Amino acid sequence: MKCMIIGGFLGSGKTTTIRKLVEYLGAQGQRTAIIVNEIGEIGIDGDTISKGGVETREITSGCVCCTLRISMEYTLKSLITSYRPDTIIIEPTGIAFPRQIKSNIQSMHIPEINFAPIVSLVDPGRLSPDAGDLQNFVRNQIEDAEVLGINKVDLIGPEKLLETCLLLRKLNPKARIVHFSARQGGEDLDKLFCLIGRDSQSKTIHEARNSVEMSGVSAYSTEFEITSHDISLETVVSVSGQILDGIRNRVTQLNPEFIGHIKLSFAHKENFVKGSVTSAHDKPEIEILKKEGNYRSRVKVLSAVTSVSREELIETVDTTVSGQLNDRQLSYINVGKNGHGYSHAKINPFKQRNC
Ligand SMILES: Nc1nc2c(ncn2[C@@H]2O[C@H](COP(=O)(O)OP(=O)(O)O)[C@@H](O)[C@H]2O)c(=O)[nH]1
Ligand SMILES: [Mg+2]
Repeated sequence: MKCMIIGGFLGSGKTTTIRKLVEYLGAQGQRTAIIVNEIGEIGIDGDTISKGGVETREITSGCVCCTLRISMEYTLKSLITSYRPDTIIIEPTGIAFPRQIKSNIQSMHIPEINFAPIVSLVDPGRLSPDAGDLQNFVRNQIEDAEVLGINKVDLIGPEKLLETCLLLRKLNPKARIVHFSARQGGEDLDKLFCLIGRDSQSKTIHEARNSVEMSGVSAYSTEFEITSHDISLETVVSVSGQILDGIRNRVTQLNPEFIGHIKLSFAHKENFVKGSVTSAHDKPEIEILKKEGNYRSRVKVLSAVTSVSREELIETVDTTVSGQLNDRQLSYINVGKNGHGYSHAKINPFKQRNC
């Protein structure tokens, strides 16, 4: 059984790439399972990453490379026993060290597993051209990789691509470097899939770095159940865009240079409206995914950003979501992590966490 670790900074395109990879493996008749790790308390990508025939598990509230090793071991072993996949794809949090995840899994002594080369994705538009400016953990993610994937090339010109290649080569002289647009797919992305079909050649070093402490990223996620009936899909799409816009604007006031990932998933009847913002300059990207079933209306928001305190982030997310829902006269319950209701626009009572 092959284990693929697809790492990379918050918002670099891991989920988008994995969605395409799952289709690619499915076309080859492979049984695929995915483990998605989110640093917030509520997972978002697990809802939308899987299509029929793929088993997805979410691990939340921390990072599997350091604080949640035991959850990872349990999830991996139960997935192997219950589903017997040919391939397990791991999407770590955007602050994780992929090599540390590999080393943790190796120490679990699961005989069936062999590893694909470790992948780290990079979003060139948000990577400083000066190696000295890179945060330690971004540099570590680049150094950890056996394959470096420069994603979102549809957004950059040839000069920026060259500059990014040179920077990556300087930081990691050995890795294979490929470039593609995960969104557009095509031959360039297939090259990545071809490379990760091979076996990993790297030796792992056993070390204990704490990604949560090193990243300086604050994270918060929350969930609201919408109790109003008869909401149109149009309203869901527009309120989703406004929530993301509102959070981005307020986070930008707190830290104009923030990078990170603010994500939203709005389940509504048979649709999942999914939205995402990765920097102060980004416009919210909204897509509508159809899923089988008839879902109760729920909106989940996950935010993970640099250099903003967690208290400020909680306040920002909770008041923006409730403010937008109030403006639309939609009634709701803030159900938070465990599905326990508490009254509108209160600060989430969960304990402060590091990440
Ligand atoms: N233009 C463009 N946007 C992309 C591409 N890949 C991902 N994105 C967008 O970047 C944002 C973050 O992507 P996602 O896959 O959720 O990142 P993750 O946090 O690494 O899992 C989303 O809005 C995606 O639609 C790409 O190749 N081109
Ligand atoms: Mg993701």
